[in-house]
Amino acid sequence: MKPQDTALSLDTILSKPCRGQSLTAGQISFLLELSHPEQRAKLFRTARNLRHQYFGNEIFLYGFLYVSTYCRNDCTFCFFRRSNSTSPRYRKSIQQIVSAAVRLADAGVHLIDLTLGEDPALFDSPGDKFAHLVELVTAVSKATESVLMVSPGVMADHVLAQLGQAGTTWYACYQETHQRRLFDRLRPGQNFDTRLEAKVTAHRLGLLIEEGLLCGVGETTSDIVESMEVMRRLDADQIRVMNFVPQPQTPMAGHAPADPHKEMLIIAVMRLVFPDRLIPASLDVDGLSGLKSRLDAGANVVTSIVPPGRGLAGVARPDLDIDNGRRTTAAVQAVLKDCDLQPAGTAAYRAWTTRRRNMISGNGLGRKIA
Ligand code: SAM
Ligand code: MD0
Ligand code: SF4
Repeated sequence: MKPQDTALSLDTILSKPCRGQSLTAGQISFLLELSHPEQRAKLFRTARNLRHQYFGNEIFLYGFLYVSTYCRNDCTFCFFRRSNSTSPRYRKSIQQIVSAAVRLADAGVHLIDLTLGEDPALFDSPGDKFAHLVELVTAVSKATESVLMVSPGVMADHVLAQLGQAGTTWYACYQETHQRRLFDRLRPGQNFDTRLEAKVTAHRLGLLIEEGLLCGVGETTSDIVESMEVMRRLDADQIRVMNFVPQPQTPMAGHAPADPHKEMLIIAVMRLVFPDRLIPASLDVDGLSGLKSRLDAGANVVTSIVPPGRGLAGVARPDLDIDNGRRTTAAVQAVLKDCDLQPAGTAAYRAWTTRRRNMISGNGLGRKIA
């Protein structure tokens, strides 16, 4: 295509989501490959306009508590994989997590995410393995007004049901990729279908679900296009992408870091494909200094807000910006202001989640997802 034709077709493609029309696989692929700074700027502007159309200038804030860094799995990209004897391990008590959660809620976060490795103390223990996790969710739910998310890895159906009854609204479990061969390289020994099915089940049980991609781990543009299609079939409520950050002492330590622009491009395309969904800008990849570019790409949730001074870790950047207070709501608000955005009210977030929960009831039954 001549530059002029490209510009023309770009405008036509970008105008489709604003008119409520969906993009074809070829158009999504075209957008993901944009390389001209001016064309990318147009894409980002469209993503921001769509965010405004659906969410005004309000952004949701999502606090992150890494409850246990023990894990029985050996994901090749993860610092906390079982085989990494150099990664710091801790397991916080229910009281420590409740206290950190109250602190986050007081600081104005809308959602608290309780994340765990597949801690052998839960997964490999005899008896009622997940009673402790259910107790934790119950305790945090009683102590704060915040909406709750759990990210504990793959859970059996009855445990998901119990977690829902205990007070969690969200279940997060990222597939990273929807290519089975790549999945097997990233998550060796884990089952692709079981991981995906857990999200279908969670939705069927009335929980909201977050699906996520890792970027820069060997995926192709057409893999990303296919992931978008799977996310559409899953009808995921929150969708994310994070650039891969190579971790020391892991099999992927020497892997080239992801193209820093790629995450922003994918965020923007996600906004065009899923204009009414929640799309995070994580502080866990580039810290506070990377927040503006993610918001400029159309994200509408700031994730990985972590209270300082409590020995809590991040995931992709285990300690970046935590103890210097740059992952707090106060630090985030300054950036929001710079972008002419503001934190939403608590009621607005609750209303959004209630509306979505009403919309999903009955979804996911008997559908083939991938
Ligand atoms: N153990 C649970 C699981 O794996 O579902 C919950 C942990 S969740 C916080 C871990 C997520 O962080 C992964 O699914 C991945 O998307 C992201 N992550 C982990 N290591 C990363 C890295 N090195 N770079 C970027 N993202 C990473
Ligand atoms: C984040 N570090 O929000 C967290 C994490 C897990 N559910 C989320 C990857 O970026
Ligand atoms: Fe464990 Fe999750 Fe890390 Fe995989 S990504 S090693 S399951 S903590």
